[in-house]
Amino acid sequence: MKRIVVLGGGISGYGSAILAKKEGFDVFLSDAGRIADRFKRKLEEWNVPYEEGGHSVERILAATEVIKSPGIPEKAPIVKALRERNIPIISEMEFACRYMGKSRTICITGSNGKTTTTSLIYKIMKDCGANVALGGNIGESFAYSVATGEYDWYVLELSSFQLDGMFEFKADVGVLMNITPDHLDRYDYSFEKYAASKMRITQNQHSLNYFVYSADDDIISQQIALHPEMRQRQLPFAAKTAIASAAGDGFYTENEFTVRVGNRELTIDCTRMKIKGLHNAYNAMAAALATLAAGVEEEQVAKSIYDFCPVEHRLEPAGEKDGVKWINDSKATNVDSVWYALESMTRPTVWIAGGTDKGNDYTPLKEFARRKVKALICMGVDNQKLVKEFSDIVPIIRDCNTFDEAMRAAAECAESGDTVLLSPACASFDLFKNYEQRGRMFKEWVADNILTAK
Ligand code: UMA
Ligand code: ADP
Repeated sequence: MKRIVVLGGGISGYGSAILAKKEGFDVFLSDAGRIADRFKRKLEEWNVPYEEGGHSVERILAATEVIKSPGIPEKAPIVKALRERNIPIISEMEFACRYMGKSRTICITGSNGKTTTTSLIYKIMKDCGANVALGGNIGESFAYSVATGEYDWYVLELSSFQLDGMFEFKADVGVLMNITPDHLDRYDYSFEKYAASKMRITQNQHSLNYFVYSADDDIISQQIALHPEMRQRQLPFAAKTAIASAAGDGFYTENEFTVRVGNRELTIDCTRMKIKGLHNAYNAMAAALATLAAGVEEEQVAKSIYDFCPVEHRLEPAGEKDGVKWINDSKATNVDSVWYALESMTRPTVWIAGGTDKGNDYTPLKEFARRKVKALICMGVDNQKLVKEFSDIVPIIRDCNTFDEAMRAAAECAESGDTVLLSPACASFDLFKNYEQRGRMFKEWVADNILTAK
């Protein structure tokens, strides 16, 4: 019998292990750290043997195939040992797609905008009554949904780490939002390798499948040029570089966009959308193209787009008092996402940034910072780089080492008519557990100290 080893006992791992068990394999799950109690209970319920606190190398090397959780890097010793022995390593997505029968997939990747676009696509599909599940780099695991339910559609957010372990998988509708530098530490600091990983969203697609992509993104255009063999129906969307495609396309101009798939067309007035900024127009265009391609009626697509609210921690309004707006964009953990946040600011901005710097180049932000940012509040253990980069650009810079100090500084700098924007451009691991905790603390602080303050 095929011996499956699952590496990692988080969301991805436990779902994969349960699916492997359901499909009748000899399965073993191994986690180098601690497994959460709720996952342990599930594993026990399904009689999946597991270990935590270390990897039993010999048992793992006896595997026929290994399903690796996306957070485990190639440089982990256990992965190196598996590679040396040529034991196949796949991702949860690759494994689960073998057992999803005739279900179809809409898969979304990109450096930024994945969660927003995925959530919007899921909402459109759900609102129109489709039998649809959400998974991948968001919510419940895809493998667990395949093991425990039957769906006609899966809407899957895919990270580059997940795409790296996908080989036979084929997206019925693939969506590529953009490619900008992120996670380079996992790609030998090679942007080319990271970009190639993102392009795997198109692999195995044939002439009946769809590829929705940003025609404004030069890196995507370069990557497409490297793949002349691509035969799927292409649905480009753009605000700058209009590319007409026989299958359909989308174009944004002056606060509205029109998308077309085949002979079905739809125009959206972006001022009526609850999600703001050019980036969200891109996200909505991509979602509209993907769902029209999936067969959803035009009016239904429009209605769901107008109804859709910002996802938590993505330019999420956190309240307004005395003319000052507070916005939580804690998920902005790289320079490109902050670029779009600053782009969408229409008022003088007190910008809270900083955290664990991932080798950021802040140059692209300087123009907006000069025009829109009245104060930069640096919030991190080490703020030197931010202070140095913006000291000639932003009139007020406050160097704060704790969350509370930073919030108080922001409140001091903000006056009626201003916006306080938390959009860090950095990971959160210096002062917080993760970006969610950072965002929640921001909202709580605003609620306690601003909104309800006398
Ligand atoms: N572990 C080992 N051996 C190692 C290293 C880690 O066993 O050498 C163990 C850890 O102890 C831990 C487990 O592996 O218990 C965690 O695995 P994981 O980091 O892959 O986390 P999961 O909980 O399984 O969640 C993963 C994704 N996480 C990452 O890619 C880091 C989730 O994306 C995804 O939703 C989930 O699978 C389901 O597919 C989160 C994420 O942060 C949202 N993604 C990154 C991002 O969006 O930037 C890519
Ligand atoms: P991801 O899942 O790819 O991280 P999110 O939708 O969670 O994407 O958004 C992450 C950050 O990027 C947020 O700060 C958000 O405001 C910003 N963002 C959202 N869509 C885009 C886009 N299309 N281009 C650039 N930045 C974006």
